[in-house]
Amino acid sequence: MVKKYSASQINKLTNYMRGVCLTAITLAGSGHPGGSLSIMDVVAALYLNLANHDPKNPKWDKRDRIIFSAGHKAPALYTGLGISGYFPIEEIATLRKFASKFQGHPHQLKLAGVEASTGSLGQGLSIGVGMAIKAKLEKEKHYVYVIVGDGECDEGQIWEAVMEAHHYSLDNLIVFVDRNHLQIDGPTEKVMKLTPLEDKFKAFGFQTYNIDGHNVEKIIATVNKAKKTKGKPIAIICQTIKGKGVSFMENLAGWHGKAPSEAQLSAALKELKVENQIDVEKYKKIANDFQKKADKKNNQTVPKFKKNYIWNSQPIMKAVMEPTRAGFGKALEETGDDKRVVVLGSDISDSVKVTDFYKKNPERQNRFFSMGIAEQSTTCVAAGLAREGMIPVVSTYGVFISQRNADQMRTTVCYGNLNVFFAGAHGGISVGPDGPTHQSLEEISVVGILPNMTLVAPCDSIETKKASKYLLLKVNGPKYVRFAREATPVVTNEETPFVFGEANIYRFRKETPNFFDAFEIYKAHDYKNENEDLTIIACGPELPEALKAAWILKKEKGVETRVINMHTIKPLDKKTIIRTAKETKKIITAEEHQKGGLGNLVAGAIMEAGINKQSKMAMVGVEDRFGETGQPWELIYAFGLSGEHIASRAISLLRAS
Ligand SMILES: Cc1ncc(C[n+]2csc(CCOP(=O)(O)OP(=O)(O)O)c2C)c(N)n1
Repeated sequence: MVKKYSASQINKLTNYMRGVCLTAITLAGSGHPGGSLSIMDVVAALYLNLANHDPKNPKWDKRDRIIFSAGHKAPALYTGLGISGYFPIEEIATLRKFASKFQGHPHQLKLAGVEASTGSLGQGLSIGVGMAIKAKLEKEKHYVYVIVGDGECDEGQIWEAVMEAHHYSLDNLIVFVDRNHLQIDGPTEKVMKLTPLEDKFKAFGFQTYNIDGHNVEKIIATVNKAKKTKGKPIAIICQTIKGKGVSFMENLAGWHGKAPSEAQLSAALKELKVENQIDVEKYKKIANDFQKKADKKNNQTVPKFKKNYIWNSQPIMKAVMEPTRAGFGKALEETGDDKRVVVLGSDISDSVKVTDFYKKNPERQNRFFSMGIAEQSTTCVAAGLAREGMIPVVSTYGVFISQRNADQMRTTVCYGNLNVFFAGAHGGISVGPDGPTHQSLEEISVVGILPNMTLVAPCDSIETKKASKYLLLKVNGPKYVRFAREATPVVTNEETPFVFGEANIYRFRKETPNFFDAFEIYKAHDYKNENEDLTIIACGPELPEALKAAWILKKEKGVETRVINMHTIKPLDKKTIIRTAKETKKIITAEEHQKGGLGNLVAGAIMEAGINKQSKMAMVGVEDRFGETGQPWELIYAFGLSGEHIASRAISLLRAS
């Protein structure tokens, strides 16, 4: 069993815990300090006093369960586990490093003590309901504690779980709401009104408390009192301060998901008076050693060529890098004067660039509606707006906009053939350190399969702008654009044709100072066969990787490659696929997506055309697995999605034929 600490002993540890948590986030270079610091006193009270648990036996069946429904507060969870002895606390220094057990969001299969894998907000309370029901069923005496954010309470599923908890009289379920009054887009009351939050829980049949969430004595006393409640679940609204303990972070939404610099960390450790308790150099060494091992392992899997083809590592073929999401923002800026366009915010507005709709045009703000964190309802609100003749834009991370609301998208939007524009940001593994919960790898399959839907995965920021403008104003019906987070090479310019539904063909001609100039680009139907050795068909930012492969293949092996930019996934340009299969016979598909999203569509087109016997195919994509926490380019290489990997796959395909 874990050692129990008194409130006054805990009070001596909370600053240290805050310091450890911030050190880990600083070394990771990303993470969520604001909400991790606001919940830290509750975490300390839970792990060091209230909960019965055993770090030596994390699966002990009588343990109390602690669920972080707000998975982005993972650094606080890891600190809680570390301080109570699940691992030497300095190990937290590997937070967000490639394949670390300290993933960007908690993963129950990676780290002992994590009760639930979370990161998609609004789901953890339901998991807690399930665990509490099981405990009741078996007359087990343990408690289930769930930590939710206040912004997270925007999610309808929270209130479904709340009703279930009441319906089943789960007096073994204790919910802590981290009431710090801020979420990503700003104050909770501006993003989506939550008050009167305590009354809401009460009205739903909860026993409620409203306390100072930084007062450890009060937290412990309240839980002990709450445990006497019979027949009702318990909600403790903890009034907290986002960024608590570090003056330059306190009450600032900007510190939601941003790592401090090393100088800021040292100022924070001083303010917390723990600079002598935390040996930052020791943490750094642990982090660096871990990273070195990961680099060594990953390097072994990268195909070797005579030259180094990492982007911009040679004095020639320099690529301009820009995130595709920037193009989406520009499209909204340029088309936003159309009074039918309305934009729905999902509490991640700056990151997905929907704020570009009104940033330079403040008069448009009356057509921007903050919907809070409520992807399902937002999708149907958009449907209602579309039914009334508006053109609503719904945008958040691809995972939440393609799968969280999949039924709403299918049955309300697509079935009704409504003119809703979905913009799925953060597509692909290159989302990086936030980890698998935030890396969208399935949209082509789950969205592309929907009747009436159109789907475009543009290759760079400029094409994202063109595609978004076209979808927004020219396509009448459900439409989806998939774009990414990381800066990737710009491989089109304003003159490059973008014809919805018709692929572009790229041919590498010669090495040039700029990567873009090395290629000629054609609309597919203008292109004359050059009897190339093979074709690579790619979409999204995997296109530049395919172009890099064409360069490598020519330079190192004398192989001629046709590269097809299949920007429009639906409707698919089958004509170009069939033609290329006939002309080059060998095809590789490349996608930053579960393998087969694009690949199976291409294979299907070839099979249906009956030319499969003469064709040879290989697919590059994520091999039926979830992503990992890591740096964007590290992941591209580790998951075999780089131009070098595509080139190597091409060489094997050519050898095999
Ligand atoms: C379903 C879902 N939608 C959006 C996000 C992106 N996101 C991460 S944290 C966050 C804000 C959460 O606010 P709150 O619950 O108040 O947490 P805190 O401010 O305490 O960190 C959002 C929108 C997500 N992780 N999951």
